[in-house]
Amino acid sequence: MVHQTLCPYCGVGCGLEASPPAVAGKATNRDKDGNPIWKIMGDKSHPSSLGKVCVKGATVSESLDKNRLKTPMMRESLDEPFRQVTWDEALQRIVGKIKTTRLVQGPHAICMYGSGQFQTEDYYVAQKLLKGCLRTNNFDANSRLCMSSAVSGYMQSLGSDGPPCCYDDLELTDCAFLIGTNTAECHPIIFNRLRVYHKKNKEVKLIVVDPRKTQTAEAADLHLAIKPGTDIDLMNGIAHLLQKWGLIDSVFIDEQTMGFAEYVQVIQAYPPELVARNCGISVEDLELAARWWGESKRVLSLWSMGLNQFAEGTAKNRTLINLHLMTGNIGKPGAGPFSLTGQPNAMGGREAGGLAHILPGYRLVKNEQHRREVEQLWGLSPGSIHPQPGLSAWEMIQGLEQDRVGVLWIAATNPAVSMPDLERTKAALLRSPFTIYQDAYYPTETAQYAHVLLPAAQWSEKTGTMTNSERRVTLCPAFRPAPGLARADWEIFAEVGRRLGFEKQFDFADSEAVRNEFIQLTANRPCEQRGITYERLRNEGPLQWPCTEGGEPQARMYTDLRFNTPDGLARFAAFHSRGLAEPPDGEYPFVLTVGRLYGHWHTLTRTGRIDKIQKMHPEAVIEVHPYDAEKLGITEGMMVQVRSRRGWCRFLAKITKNITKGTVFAPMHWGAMWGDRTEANMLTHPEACPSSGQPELKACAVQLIPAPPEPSSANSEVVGLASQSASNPQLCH
Ligand SMILES: Nc1nc2c(c(=O)[nH]1)N[C@H]1C(S)=C(S)[C@@H](COP(=O)(O)OP(=O)(O)OC[C@H]3O[C@@H](n4cnc5c(=O)[nH]c(N)nc54)[C@H](O)[C@@H]3O)O[C@H]1N2
Ligand SMILES: Nc1nc2c(c(=O)[nH]1)N[C@H]1C(S)=C(S)[C@@H](COP(=O)(O)OP(=O)(O)OC[C@H]3O[C@@H](n4cnc5c(=O)[nH]c(N)nc54)[C@H](O)[C@@H]3O)O[C@H]1N2
Ligand code: SF4
Ligand SMILES: [Mo]
Repeated sequence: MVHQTLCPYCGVGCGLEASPPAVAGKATNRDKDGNPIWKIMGDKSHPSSLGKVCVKGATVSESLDKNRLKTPMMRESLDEPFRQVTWDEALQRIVGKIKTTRLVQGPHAICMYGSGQFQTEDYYVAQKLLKGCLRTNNFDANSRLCMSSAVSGYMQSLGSDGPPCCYDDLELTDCAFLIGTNTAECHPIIFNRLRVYHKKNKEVKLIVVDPRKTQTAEAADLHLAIKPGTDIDLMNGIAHLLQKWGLIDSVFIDEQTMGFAEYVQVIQAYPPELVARNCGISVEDLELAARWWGESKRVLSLWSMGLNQFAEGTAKNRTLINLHLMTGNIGKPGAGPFSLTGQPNAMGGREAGGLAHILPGYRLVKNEQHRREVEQLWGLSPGSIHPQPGLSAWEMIQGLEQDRVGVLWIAATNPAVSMPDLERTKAALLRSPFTIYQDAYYPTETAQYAHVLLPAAQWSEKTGTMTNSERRVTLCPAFRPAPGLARADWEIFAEVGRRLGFEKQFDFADSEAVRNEFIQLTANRPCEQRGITYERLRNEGPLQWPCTEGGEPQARMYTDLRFNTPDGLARFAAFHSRGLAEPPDGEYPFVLTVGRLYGHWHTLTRTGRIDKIQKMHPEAVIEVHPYDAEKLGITEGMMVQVRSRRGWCRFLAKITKNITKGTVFAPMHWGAMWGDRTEANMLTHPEACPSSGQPELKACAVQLIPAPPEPSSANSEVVGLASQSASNPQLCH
């Protein structure tokens, strides 16, 4: 039997068809360890991907059986080995710890750090447990490191979160403006669709703004290789020219927006010569970009981490939305600001309230009416939900540093690799009095900091829903058994809730019951999805929200040009450029930018275990411009030590003109388990956007030293822990 589901990797959300490994009369396909491999194909009937898949989706089944965490494990302190325990023992310990922590330190000493790799049902039950029953808003997710600047940008400019466009817009636009996104490698199926259309339609313009000449930039008609952190200069410079040339939509501005006059004041300060100099591009290229934007009837912008992961992340998002507002490029086919979601279900997380400042149904913690609505549906007394946002991801690290955290529960994310300033992150994790880590794999870098390990069922082993970048919800059914004693994340949260005395609140028969309850909280909200039930998803396939009960799914938001602000008007934002939080200087003269490679996924828990992908990207390499390399005496393939104010790493050098002078690029993927000092986040800093709390993971100041001698300051503490968990192989079968 063929099972239709969604790819569990990126936010493109491609439909997959999985068929069982054993086919009568044929030899079963097996991985190196002898595990049978499910066959994965693109699902032609999935409207988001039409049968296409990239190498990650195509090979995902090869990672499902390797190094799985199969039983709960526990230890009293981090220097002890783990021992296998029963679920009952593990849950008793967790519930006991939660109860005493609540009594002794109060509810805000309990934190959960979750993930855009949860299904919506996992997210929803976690919100109910933390924000409703435990009365703390200390639930945050790795989306804080990923999409939170887009969330706050949409909220502040358009009145609510939600990418307003759909993938069909890729084939309806006159001008695609890709900024801070390596779509070709990170959202490949979206990129392929755009590229095919662009190739066929010579008049369609493709602009790419990225300090690196990525595969995305190679396909562009115009590549603006700006200096890192100068996006606001560039976009204000484009706005300056559009205003000067009169290429603006005055009717739209007058009738549908507020704040234009202040914005015009700001953009006056961005004349082309100054902007070109600040960005490191030519005036001609700047003018060409502005001309193409201004003269196109339908402009579609796409972006991801090159805008979001900055201390001015929200300002960058809003500055981009400004360009859409001033030219009326929103609410119509082929046009609009379209953030590309990173993870498979970061969108579902936003809908279910999966960040410390939001509640299910695109509600805000700070809004009293919103809190009352949620409390009522959850059967809790008014006032149960705390009126202040909880701790964001980095604030949890600070909470650990200040001994304000009593219980830290981490699920479906690997912060010992993906958080900024890893030396500090790891030191904080070591201080945690009690860490629960719920993951599908073992070992991982974060497992070394846990007191309790809970085995999670992952994609293909649990049924739930996920929403992709174009707001399309797909039902992902379980079609393989979970290994050992692994359980779905939501079931674990619900069981803890029941054991804490909330039997009624967590009395879900199955994940369908969870979704049925969650969608009630989307009633008349921007992310309305009462019409997106399991039943309809089974019968009709993937559906986009907003979709009322029995109603038709809507492909686009804001087609009536009424925004989700109280007065229906969109808001211009007037931001000056502030540049990088840590600019290069004499001592640390290079900007390091950290990002992704086509084949690998994040911290390698899956793709690091797939031979084909390992062969594509065998090791961590740093990209250096030939001019800089020559000055420093760095040659191709040489080991380079990279130092920042916070730590050091080493990478093999790749000399390439694809990167702007003065900037170097390293991948985020190789954590301590996969390389020798190749953790790029040893170098990054936690300075974050004041509005979104998203850290500036895309840029920090570094120095490069060719082939240095081995320094003696290796982090022996952590190395000790690592070797210990690796020496317990029987526990990971
Ligand atoms: N292959 C692969 N695909 C993935 C993932 C993965 O791990 N691997 N992860 C998924 C996730 S969660 C996410 S969030 C997305 C991320 O998708 P992307 O954001 O496309 O990926 P990144 O490589 O992090 O960064 C994008 C680009 O930002 C550029 N950049 C750096 N600084 C600046 C700047 O100041 N201005 C501008 N304009 N650009 C800048 C970098 O050079 C880089 O090419 O990918 C998703 N897809
Ligand atoms: N410098 C720098 N740092 C970055 C970034 C960057 O661009 N630059 N990008 C940031 C971004 S955008 C992101 S999204 C993060 C990603 O960083 P992480 O979230 O740390 O990365 P993953 O490797 O995806 O971790 C997911 C974990 O969940 C587990 N897992 C998978 N499915 C399930 C499940 O169903 N249940 C449970 N319980 N576990 C499961 C996997 O085994 C894995 O250990 O990194 C951030 N860090
Ligand atoms: S583009 Fe993204 S969703 Fe599609 S197959 Fe590749 S990783 Fe999966
Ligand atoms: Mo992400």
